[in-house]
Amino acid sequence: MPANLTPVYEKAEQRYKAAATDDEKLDALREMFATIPKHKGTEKLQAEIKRKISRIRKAVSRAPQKAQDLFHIPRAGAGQVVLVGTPNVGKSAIVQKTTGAHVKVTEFPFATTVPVPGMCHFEQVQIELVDTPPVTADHIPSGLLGTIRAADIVAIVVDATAEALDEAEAALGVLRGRDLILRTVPISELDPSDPADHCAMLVVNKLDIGEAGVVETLRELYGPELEVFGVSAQTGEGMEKWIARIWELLASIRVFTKEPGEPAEMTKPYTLPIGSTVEDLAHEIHRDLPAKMKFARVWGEGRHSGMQVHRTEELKDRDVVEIHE
Ligand SMILES: Nc1nc2c(ncn2[C@@H]2O[C@H](COP(=O)(O)OP(=O)(O)O)[C@@H](O)[C@H]2O)c(=O)[nH]1
Ligand SMILES: [Mg+2]
Repeated sequence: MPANLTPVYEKAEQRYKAAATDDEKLDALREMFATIPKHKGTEKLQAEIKRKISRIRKAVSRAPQKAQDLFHIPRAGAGQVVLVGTPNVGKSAIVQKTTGAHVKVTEFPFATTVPVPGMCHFEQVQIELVDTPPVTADHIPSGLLGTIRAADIVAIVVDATAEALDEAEAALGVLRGRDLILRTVPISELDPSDPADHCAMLVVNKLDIGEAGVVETLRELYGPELEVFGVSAQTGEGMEKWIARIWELLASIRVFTKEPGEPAEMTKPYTLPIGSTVEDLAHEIHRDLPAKMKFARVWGEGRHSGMQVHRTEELKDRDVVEIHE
């Protein structure tokens, strides 16, 4: 343990150890991250705190709620992207096109009243896209803010055929007015001690009938702080590129598992934050597994085939892991 941890940090750490609920734990971990001296000697500890925060956030958002809260969308897959925007920009159409989810696409505004999730398949992983009721310049449906805060990525959708600039300003304004920080950075680079800090982007829909140049204009105004993507829910244009960037921003790795003596299961990878270790994988498989695990073997690029590794070994994208109890 590095010697120069401050009393504020140690107090936060004591709070973490004494915490009874996930919320208390999260709160304490965030304070630990905020107060830990940032230098080389604490890098490992910083990374560990980050991973703990991400693990608890995941667990919290996967858990079913006691009271039925229609605005709580349990997290599924490699990451959750919440689409936000003014009425009629095509939020529902995008979710329907990319995920096949049953959402209402209509010419009438305000057809969507509660968030609806769908799963989008991309390179062996599933990414969750969430359709939501519309926001306006001065109104955000009560409950929706909670959905947005819990998201990994916020995609602000505007319409290339309409007043895209005004729509972007309206959506950004109402969210920033609620103190959300919105910027396009990999989620691993967000400030883990600040729950308001969010990865976000602008999505310009209806490119098939929209005005050429809207994407460029928005890029000049908002880029590179907020990346801008042009898509069409009608033709599918631009979707692949947008989803590929979402996967990058989720800053995750795919890890396959195998049983000793059996071939690897190469279709359904676990997805873990970049920097995750064998122990983190074990935790993801089953919460009791880290305690039972003796060692692991790993196959992957740049590794000796089936090399034996310690639980602290950092995993890489597409590694295959065999855990021995
Ligand atoms: N031409 C075209 N029309 C679209 C596109 N996306 C949505 N629409 C139409 O725009 C209207 C509003 O779409 P909807 O998904 O309900 O918008 P929402 O209110 O943001 O969910 C519907 O009539 C859709 O058919 C698109 O990419 N191209
Ligand atoms: Mg809708």
